[in-house]
Amino acid sequence: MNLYHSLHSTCSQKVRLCLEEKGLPWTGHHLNLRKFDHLQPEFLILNPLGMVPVLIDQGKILTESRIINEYLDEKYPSIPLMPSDPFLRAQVRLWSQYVESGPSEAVKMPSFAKNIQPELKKMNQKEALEHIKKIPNIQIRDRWLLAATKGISQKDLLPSLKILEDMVLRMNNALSHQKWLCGDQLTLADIDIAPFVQRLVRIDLFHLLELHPPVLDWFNRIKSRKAYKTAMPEAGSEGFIPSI
Ligand SMILES: N[C@@H](CCC(=O)N[C@@H](CS)C(=O)NCC(=O)O)C(=O)O
Repeated sequence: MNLYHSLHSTCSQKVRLCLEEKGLPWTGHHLNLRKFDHLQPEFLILNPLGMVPVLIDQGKILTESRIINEYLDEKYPSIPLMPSDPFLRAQVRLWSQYVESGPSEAVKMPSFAKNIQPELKKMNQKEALEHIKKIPNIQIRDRWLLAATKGISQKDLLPSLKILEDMVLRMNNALSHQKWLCGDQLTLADIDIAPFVQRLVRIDLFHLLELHPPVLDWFNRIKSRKAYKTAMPEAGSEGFIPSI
């Protein structure tokens, strides 16, 4: 399997975690989003939306991290990450859908403010804008544009902060009476949300975890897994590229 990904992209981390938990061999093709590798014509052939991750399995191209993870679990069932009970399976899907519709976008504005904006400032602005205007998705293009020109303000960050606080509260409710988000076993629900919890640390919102001990305990447990250590290199490690 070939994974087109970025080291610190949360959506890429979701898929790397899934591959590692399932013990599946994969070859990585790293894209540096800050150098706009994802806008190169050869990558746009794989995903015309210009977004990582993209998985190629036996010549078949898959996009969308949540869909990729479900695909991997169905295609390679020997280490299952979905419960067998249909109700619990539905719960996992609800979590994964929630992650995609809320936290997945919410982490982007604070991540851009912290990591991308300072890098863009160092670049030649004309050159940066040339790249940015090629971004296919309007919402993403506008975020890059804001970071490259006016700059991201505290007010721009508020909606994200609300969504991320809500994420921790939802997790706290679930984890107050069970070990993992959907019962006693680690599932795709835990995997799909883990990169967004990790990102709280990087965007200076770690206190949200400290305020909610069941979530902090969950985070410490998932972080100590072998798969996590391989899939989620810590900031400062060799090859570290600030997140997007
Ligand atoms: N819904 C997609 C979102 C993918 C996504 O947002 N990828 C980001 C990195 S985390 C990206 O490639 N961004 C490109 C950009 O900002 O220009 C998924 O879950 O795979």
